[in-house]
Amino acid sequence: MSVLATSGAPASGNIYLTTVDGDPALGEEGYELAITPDMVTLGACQPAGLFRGIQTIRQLLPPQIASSTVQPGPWKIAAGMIRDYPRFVWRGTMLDVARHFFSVEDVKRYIDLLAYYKINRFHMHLSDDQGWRIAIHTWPNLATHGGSTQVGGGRGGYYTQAEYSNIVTYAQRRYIMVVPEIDMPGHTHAALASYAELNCNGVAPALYTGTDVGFSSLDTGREKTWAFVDDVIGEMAALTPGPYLHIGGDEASATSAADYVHFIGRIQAIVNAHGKQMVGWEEIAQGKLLATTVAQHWHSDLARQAVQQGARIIMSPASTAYLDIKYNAATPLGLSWPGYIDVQTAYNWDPATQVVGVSEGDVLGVEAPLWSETLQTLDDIEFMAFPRLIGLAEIGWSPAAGKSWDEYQVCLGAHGPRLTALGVNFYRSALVPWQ
Ligand code: IFG
Repeated sequence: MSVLATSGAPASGNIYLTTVDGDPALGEEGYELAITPDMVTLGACQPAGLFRGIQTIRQLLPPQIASSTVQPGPWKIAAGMIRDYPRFVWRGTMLDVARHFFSVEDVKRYIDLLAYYKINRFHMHLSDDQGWRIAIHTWPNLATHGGSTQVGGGRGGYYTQAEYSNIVTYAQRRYIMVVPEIDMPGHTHAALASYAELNCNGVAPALYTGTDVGFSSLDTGREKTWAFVDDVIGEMAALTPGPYLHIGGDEASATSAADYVHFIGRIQAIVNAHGKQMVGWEEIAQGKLLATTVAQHWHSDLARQAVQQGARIIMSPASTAYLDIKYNAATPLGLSWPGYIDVQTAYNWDPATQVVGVSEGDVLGVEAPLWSETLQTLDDIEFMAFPRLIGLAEIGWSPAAGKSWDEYQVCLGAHGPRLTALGVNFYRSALVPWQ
C-alpha cells in the first residue's frame, strides 16, 4: 500500500517527488528522473514537470500497471537517469464535438489518454453548421435549438457552462490547457438557425444535418451580429482560464473577401478586449494580425503570410496530422479528401520544415485535429486517434535529431500491450510489429 508523505527526508524504497532546487533549464515541463536500486527520485522546476515525469514512470513500469483492475506485483523498473524536456510548448489535439456530440465522461476519458502522452493542449471545436455545443446565457437558443441535433439527424446535445467548466478543470488538473473554438464567420449555420435576427433576410433557416462545408456566413455588416460576437466571446473568455480563444475562420466561402478581412480585424480586437489572444485557422492571415495572434496551419501556405505579420504557428497539416482521415482505403471510419494517413505518414514529418517560410522559431508546436463527421462513439475516437496521436505527441516532445521510423515502429509495437491494458480501442496497423 503506497502512502503519500508530504514532508520529511526521502527514505529508501520510495518514489520521491520534488521541485526543490529544480534546474531552471528544465523549463515548465521538464524533469530529471533518477532510478536506483534504493529509490526513485523525480525532480522538476514546476509541478507540470513532475506530472510529465510521472507519465514516464508509468511507462517504465510493466504494462499491467495501466490495468483498470488490481494486479499482483512486484513492479520492476529499470535503473537509470533521464533528463527530459519538450521541444515544442504546444502539443495538442482537437476534438470536434459539433458534427457529433460527445458526453462529458467520454471527453474526460480522452483527456486521461492525452495526459498519458504528455499532450498539453486540448482544443474543443464547440460550434459548426451542424451544432452549437456550449450554453451561452445571453443567447440561450444557440445551445437549446442549435445544439438539438447533429450530423445524420441524431439528438445532438450541448454542455451547460458548469459541465464545460468541469471539463476545463479536469484537464487543468492534468496540466492540459483547454482552447475553445467558436468557428466564425463561416461554419455558423447552427447559430443562424437559432436566431432569425442574425440572418440577412431576417429568417432563421432549418437546422442542418449534412456534411457540406463553406455554405454559411454571419452577416458581418449587421450590428446585431457584432453584439452576438461580443457576447459569445465575452462568455467564452469568462469560461477560459487559459490565454487563448480560437475563432475558427476556416472555409468562409460564403463571406466576401473584403467582409472577411474586416471581420478578422474586428473580432481580433474583441478577443483582445476580453483579455485573450486570438487563435484561428491559417485563413486569418488574409486579415491584419497582431503578433500575439496564433495561426493554425492545415492545408495552404497562408501560414507563411501569418509569419510575415509576426504571428506564431500551430502546425496541423491535413496530410499528416488529421486524425479523421482514413489510415487506408479499408478504414471503415473517416474521410479521405487529402489522401490516406497511415501510422508511418502520421509520424514521418517535421513541423519546422513542413511549410516554406515557416521555420522552428515560428512554430509554437503541433496539433492533431479529430473531426467527427463520421465518428459517433468513444470507440470511434480511440480507433482514429490511436496509435497516430502517439506519433504526434512524439513529434511535439522529442528532438528532431535522431528521429527514426525504424526505431519508432519497434517501440510502438512494444507499446501495444500497454494500450490493451489501458482498454484503448486502437487500430492494429499492419505497419507496426505489435507485441
Ligand atoms: N476541413 C474543415 C473541417 C472538417 C475537415 C474534415 C478545417 C480547418 C475538413 N476545416 O479542417 O470543418 O470538415 O477533414
